[in-house]
Amino acid sequence: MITARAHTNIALVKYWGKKDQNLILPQTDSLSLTLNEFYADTSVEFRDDLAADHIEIDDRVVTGHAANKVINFLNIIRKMSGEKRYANVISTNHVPVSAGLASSASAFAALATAASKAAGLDLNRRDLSRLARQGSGSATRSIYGGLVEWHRGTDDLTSFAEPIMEKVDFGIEMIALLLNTSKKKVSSRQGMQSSVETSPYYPAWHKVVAHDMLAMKRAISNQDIDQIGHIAEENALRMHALTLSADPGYTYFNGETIRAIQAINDLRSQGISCYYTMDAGPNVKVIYNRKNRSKIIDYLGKLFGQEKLIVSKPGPGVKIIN
Ligand code: 2P0
Repeated sequence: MITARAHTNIALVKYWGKKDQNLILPQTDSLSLTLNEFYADTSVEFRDDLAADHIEIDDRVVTGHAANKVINFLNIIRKMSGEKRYANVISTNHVPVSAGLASSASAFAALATAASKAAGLDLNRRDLSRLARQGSGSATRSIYGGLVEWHRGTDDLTSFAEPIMEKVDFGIEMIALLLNTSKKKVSSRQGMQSSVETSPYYPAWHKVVAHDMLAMKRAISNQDIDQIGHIAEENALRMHALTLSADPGYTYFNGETIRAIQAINDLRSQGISCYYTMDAGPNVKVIYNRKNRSKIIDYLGKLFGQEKLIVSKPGPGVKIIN
């Protein structure tokens, strides 16, 4: 039995749209920060005594659509390795509170690493990144720690992630503000496809990302947290404009999301610099310099409750832990 640990990541330049839905080739590059406080541990063993793949996540047996995603992914690994047996897969999500903030990024990065090793493959990190990509796009980046770039590439061989800065110690941190942890109505897979096919703004998104990737890499090399936060915030708003402008339009925001955006704007107008980003759900992540942490926690804690705030530092790449 092989166990791997992978951390989730939050995109600072977002991935929102596929060019190839089967291979999961994205329309654009993207860039993320891997987080230390959110991770998945996944154990895999191929066994003679199984008549089907058995999948357990957080002590529950998984069936239906979620199971099929894992089984299809195991089929890719069986094809690559020649392994014929079914697998026992046991995965546990670790988040600081039981918030249901499970992520497909950490899930498929951990599964790719554990299952490929259990099937006798010895993949390097680039190949692990390509493999994880076929489970879920954002998992491509969770193979690496710190600040990570996913090159969109043109085919299976050229679409993989690479680290920009694996050990990030210039003071950047994130607070996850957990506003709602129930299951989303529009999956990111459906949502991004609808944006690609129906948003009149989609062609502009290509330009936005090309610009933001360059600007973000410059800001990272200058270790300029204000620039990083500012670019990430604009990029997030423009990604969310692709949801509002789709047909039918949709949004991942709720009223609390807007309230959080306003609170972060208020903090900024008080001279406390911090920035927000949102993904395919209502929760808000705050980007800031750790020297401002206590002021941000005090302010947001009063408005939303201290228990809703989780501080996270930059985290490491995937590891085999057992
Ligand atoms: C990202 N998100 O770059 C973007 C920003 C959410 C918003 O990647 O269909 O679960 O499995 O490739 O990776 C969420 O979508 O989608 C995501 P699939 P995924 O992090």
